[in-house]
Amino acid sequence: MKANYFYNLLFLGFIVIFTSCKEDVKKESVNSSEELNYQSNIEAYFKSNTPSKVDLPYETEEEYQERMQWWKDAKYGMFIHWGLYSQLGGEYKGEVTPKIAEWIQNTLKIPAVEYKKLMETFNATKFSAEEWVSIAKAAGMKYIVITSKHHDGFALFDSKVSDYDVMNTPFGRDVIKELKDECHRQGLKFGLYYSHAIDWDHPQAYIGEGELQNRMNTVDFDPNDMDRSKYLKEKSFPQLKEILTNYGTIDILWFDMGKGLDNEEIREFVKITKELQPNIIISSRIGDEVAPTSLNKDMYFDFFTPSDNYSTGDQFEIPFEMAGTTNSSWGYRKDDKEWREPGFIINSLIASASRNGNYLLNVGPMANGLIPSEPVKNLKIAGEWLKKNGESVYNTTASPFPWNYNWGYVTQNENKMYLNVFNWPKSNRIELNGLLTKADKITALGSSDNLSFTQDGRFLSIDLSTVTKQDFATPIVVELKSAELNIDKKISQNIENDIRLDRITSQYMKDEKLSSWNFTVHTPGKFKIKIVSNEKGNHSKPDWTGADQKGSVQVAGKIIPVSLTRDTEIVNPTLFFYKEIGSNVGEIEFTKKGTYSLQLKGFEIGAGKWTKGLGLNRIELVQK
Ligand code: FHN
Repeated sequence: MKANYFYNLLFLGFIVIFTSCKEDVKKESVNSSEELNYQSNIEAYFKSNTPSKVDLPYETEEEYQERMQWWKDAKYGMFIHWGLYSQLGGEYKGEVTPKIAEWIQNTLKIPAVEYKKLMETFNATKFSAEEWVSIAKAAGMKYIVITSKHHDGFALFDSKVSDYDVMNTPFGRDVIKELKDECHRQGLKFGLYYSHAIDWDHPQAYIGEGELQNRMNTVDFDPNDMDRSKYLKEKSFPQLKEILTNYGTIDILWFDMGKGLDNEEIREFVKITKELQPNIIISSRIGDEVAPTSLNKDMYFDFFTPSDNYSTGDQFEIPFEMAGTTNSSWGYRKDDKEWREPGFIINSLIASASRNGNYLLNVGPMANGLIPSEPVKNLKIAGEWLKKNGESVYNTTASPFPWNYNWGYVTQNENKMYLNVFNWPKSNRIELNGLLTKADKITALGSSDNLSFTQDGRFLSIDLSTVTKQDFATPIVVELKSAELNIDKKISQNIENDIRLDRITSQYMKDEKLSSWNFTVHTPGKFKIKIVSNEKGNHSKPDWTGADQKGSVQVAGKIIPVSLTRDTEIVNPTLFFYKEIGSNVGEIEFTKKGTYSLQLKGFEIGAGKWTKGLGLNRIELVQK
């Protein structure tokens, strides 16, 4: 990036998208006034050119895009949570933590003096940076982000700021240095997770009141005696300088759980980070981001991090990254063998890419330095699929369609559209609905055999009967006559005569609790109506939030009362821990062709994992 340019403080989505850092919450906003606000704010912001109050460099949108390009093209990274807690594997003195394993000191209220004894035994005799990086590379991952310091305050690097670090253990090796050098040797980018606000080893690491108390070490320290500015000055800021000075180029800074920091403190983190590493990419969890109003316009980040392990399916203009686990804990848990299968991994990756996002998939190495063999196996299998089909993922951009398809996800790259088929249709035909740009030729990725297809107005129907179905997903390549896409974004009955009304295509009026859609019917008939909604909340006890609401569906002059029932449930491949619940709510007849509207009334909708309201996914009208 040109040195004389100022780096612009990039606030993206603060108007509409926010995250509570317990994990994350994304405020519902689909084609609502807030969304319009969000868009106009993005444009306005980039044009504002007003450097922030803090003397920080300004960056134009072009420079931002240029700096982000490698990250957006990469799509897929490895997250690594490793530290003293890895020795416990989720259990301490016979007690198993009910939560994620790296929080064990906090969850089981282990006194610091006890917990720090783990330093005496941390000796990862089997650690090999080369092996870790090779596993990531074989998986098809393009970058690695590792916990340089997690909430317990223990550093995996040689720190002169605190002796609570890996150099003072029997292992005594600078893991960050070894891993960084190996990443760049094998051609992977390298990022550091740094818990910049939470630190259970520092007596002054104050986060805030109320539920924020549980993020502090209240076993050894009294929040009333804490002084965050002291903690930041004594540890967080100087350690950040260490990791950004001592290891050459660092490509990503993955701040986490920044709730409670004020904007001046956040800007100081930016200042330190950007002055030492001008091209670094910064995560959104540096800040509070609990609610738009609590962020002033100088907030910034380079990519948005929504909820852990939870894809709402929303598309963002700004790049985002879904962070996920390979079982249900970030740090190693010896009792959790529920590993994410290769199909889930590929589905989550492509679902993210299809909506302009990356996928950061975590491994939690054991104390000896080995990554458990099961996730390694699954990552490798998924990597083999990517080796063959990576063209439909890497360097692609998001789907141009505002809706989703039953058969899978769309990605694109200039005049090529990749239809990643996960759910093979019984009819052996799939459709693109709304594409007006003419298709030139259609093949299965890796094959030169042209597939037969018909394109009639907005309906492109592709015959898959000659395609050899792959494991997990089969990408179909639609080469278009032009890269200038012409899409009819009106919702229409599809080729199989069904109608799919996605939440992400609804007009949502929050105050009126009204979600509405307009759509066209080309083949009248009788339809069964099903509402599909997602469970959400904690991994351990997913909740069908908002399902107790009562309301109605109004369509074609008929009012159908709605109270949701669990008639069908399937595990949503991008919601590892959660199910999609189908509720049959009635029937409707469309007697003639034409445009209709459907209103779902009485339901507060909240897509985010921690938001109130029903996690509406879609409404299906299936022809009888
Ligand atoms: O509290 C952390 C947690 O331990 C883990 O590091 C995840 C990774 O996204 N971040 C926070 C919870 O969202």
